[in-house]
Amino acid sequence: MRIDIITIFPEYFAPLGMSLIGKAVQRGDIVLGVHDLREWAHDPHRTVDDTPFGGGPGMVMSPQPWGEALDAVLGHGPAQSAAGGTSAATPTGGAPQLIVPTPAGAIFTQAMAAELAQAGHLVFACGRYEGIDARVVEYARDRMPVREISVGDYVLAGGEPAVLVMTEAICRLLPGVLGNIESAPDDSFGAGGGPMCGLVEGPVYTRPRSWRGLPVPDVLLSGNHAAIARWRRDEALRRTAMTRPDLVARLVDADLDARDRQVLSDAGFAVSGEDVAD
Ligand code: JCK
Repeated sequence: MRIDIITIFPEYFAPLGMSLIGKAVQRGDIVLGVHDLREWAHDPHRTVDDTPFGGGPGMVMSPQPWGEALDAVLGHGPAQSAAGGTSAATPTGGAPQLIVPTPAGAIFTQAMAAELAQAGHLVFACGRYEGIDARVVEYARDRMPVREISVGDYVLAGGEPAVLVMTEAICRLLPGVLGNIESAPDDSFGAGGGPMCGLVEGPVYTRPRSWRGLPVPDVLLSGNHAAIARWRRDEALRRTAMTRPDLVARLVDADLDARDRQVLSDAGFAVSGEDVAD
């Protein structure tokens, strides 16, 4: 996959050189380009913002540098990528998609991350100030798929942290990027339909068996794999009931067994279907 990021704060993306994504970049599985928008601002002060038409607070990013930046980055093409172009193993081509983080966007989900992980080329446009002149997205929409995405219902100062969040969620789904490939299907929200599908994860433990007087639950040391799986599902159901009632409401009735219903009922949830014995 090829990923291009356009920003006025290229240093913000130093973390992408580390850890899971950094290693994938070193291997050439990900071709990463971080571009300073000011390269395409031609006045002596390299201005990228201007006052909003119609009035109002703050500043708006001008369309001119954005138009030139997108032209340049889209012109890169796979032939100029550091990996030396497309191959079956490390596709860096394909039609580019533009991702624009904005508090007004559709909420980013695991399903979106999985879709975007299929793309050959993602271009992220990081706004600052009050956002980017709307004509940039209008113009781009006639030329490529464009998604305006929000990472959550809170207000950030710019798109950069949202792009770190999205690139991490997307890149860990790329083949070979995740260290432990087994972890992916068990993900909460995982569209893969694993055993914990639609639930948040329960608690995890490692050695020592007792730490500061706190023991690891006996069942995890029992070697009884069926009992362990059941306990983990109970814990996931309890935690989901406590912290994510919205997820409980979306659980599919047919996916719940009698024990699941009992656990949810004990956690104070009215469960549809047959009555649960006290
Ligand atoms: C991109 C600039 C800052 C601040 C106007 C917004 C009422 C507009 C984001 N989940 C997310 N939260 N925030 C962002 C995000 C913020 C950005 C940019 C993404 C570019 N800003 C900004 C205030 C406003 N108010 C609510 C009016 C932009 C994502 N993804």
